[in-house]
Amino acid sequence: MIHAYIGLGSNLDHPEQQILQAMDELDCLPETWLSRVSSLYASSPMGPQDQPDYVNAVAKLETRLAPLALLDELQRIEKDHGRVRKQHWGPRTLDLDLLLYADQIIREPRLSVPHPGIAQRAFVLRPLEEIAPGLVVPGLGAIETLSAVCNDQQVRRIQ
Ligand code: PH2
Ligand code: MG
Ligand code: MG
Repeated sequence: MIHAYIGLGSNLDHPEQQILQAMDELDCLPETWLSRVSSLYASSPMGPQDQPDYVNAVAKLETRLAPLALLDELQRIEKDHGRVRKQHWGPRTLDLDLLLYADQIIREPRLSVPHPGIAQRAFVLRPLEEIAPGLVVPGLGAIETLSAVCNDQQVRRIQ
């Protein structure tokens, strides 16, 4: 089994419910088990400011799906949640990002792992640190160090 970490985000249409439902759906994927989930966290939007605050969380999966097969499933779940791709970094009902896949570094046209920008985003690092203390992000270093660097970003644990 491979450990994979998924970043969940939503800022439209009952964000907390979107995230909790998506966690159930991750647990239902073929050859995949949901093994840990973080608390939910609220933060103001990174990028365009004329959109609602976000709810974010991180889930840990055990999976036998290959990276691109897992990505296909994540994008299908996003679609099922009514995700429409309009504005870059714009508001969304559900965003599922493949953050980490075992200790692999993947750079392909459709998929970059570790997720680019992971090191700049407290709304990803904080929940990741909660469920994976001591984790080393391939090529970037210890989660605690990365998280400390983003200390100026306000992220509020809500549940
Ligand atoms: N996702 C974005 C753009 N900005 N801001 C916050 N706080 N949380 C997000 O998940 C987020 C964002 C695009 O994926
Ligand atoms: Mg994202
Ligand atoms: Mg995304």
